[in-house]
Amino acid sequence: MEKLAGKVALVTGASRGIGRAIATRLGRDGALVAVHYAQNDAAAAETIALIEADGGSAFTIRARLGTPGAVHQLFQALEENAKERTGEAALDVIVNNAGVTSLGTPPEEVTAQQFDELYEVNAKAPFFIVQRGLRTLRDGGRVINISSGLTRFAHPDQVAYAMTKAAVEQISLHFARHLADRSITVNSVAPGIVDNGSAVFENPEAVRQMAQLSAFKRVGEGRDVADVVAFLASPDARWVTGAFIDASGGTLLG
Ligand code: NAP
Ligand code: P7Q
Repeated sequence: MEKLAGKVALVTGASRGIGRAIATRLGRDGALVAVHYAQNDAAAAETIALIEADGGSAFTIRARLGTPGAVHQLFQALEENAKERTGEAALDVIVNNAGVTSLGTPPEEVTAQQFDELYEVNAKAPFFIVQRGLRTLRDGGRVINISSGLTRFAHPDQVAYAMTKAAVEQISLHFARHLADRSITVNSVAPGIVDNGSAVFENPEAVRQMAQLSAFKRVGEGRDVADVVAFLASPDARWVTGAFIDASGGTLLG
């Protein structure tokens, strides 16, 4: 059954990796998907092709988060496209997935510029996306923030990144209270290591080591996270708000 038939979903950072897996899953569930990305036109087009191949509908939105006017630009494009395709400039699901990630930097070497870029994209942009999105989100809507298990797993080389994820989790707590009277739920999903197609996942020895961190002894796949997001986006999750969902394959079990 198409649980999201008639719904419109925005997935930020949906050209690649986890965002692409979320966008394709929500498309299969029947949502019209706004595939947002920063610069990789070809990858975004590939996400659209995957959704359409499954019988779904989607459109792209290009906006580099962390630059002036990006959130405004994103919502203008979103509302225009939604109106054209559905007759209404309305939105049902926001997935704050876009993020800056890296293999890590020793804490002694993190620069102010790196820190600012991480914070701008991973924490500040999701806040202003939710703030702006409130005008467009229908009652009964969903906000899903992609955090990281690193808010509960010490990894010094990822301290600045983990700080931005701790911040994004706060959106779920406070906006869950703020939006409950509109039956809008706001939750965080925290993956552990997920194969996002980047170079490190082509190195079998690195993958073998990363896999040991999960209780299931494998690295995550985008769909492992996308299936959790799809549940939170669905009507079945109406009674879950302000939650932190560990989607790390048991990495936090220790
Ligand atoms: P990824 O493969 O690096 O893809 C990042 C996506 O975000 C791309 O679509 C990229 O667009 C977009 N993006 C990056 N910077 C942007 C900006 N300034 N403005 C707009 N879009 C931007 O990422 P991922 O590994 O799938 O991670 C997705 C989310 O999951 C992130 O929030 C990350 O922190 C979180 N997460 C990842 C892992 C992991 O192991 N992979 C684990 C836990 C949590 P372009 O293609 O145009 O560059
Ligand atoms: O180490 C992680 C980790 C990582 C990486 O491996 C590098 C990558 C894929 O470029 C970005 C990244 C994002 C992450 O959120 C994590 C992560 O969540 C993680 C890592 C190592 C041990 C535990 C983790 O979460 C519980």
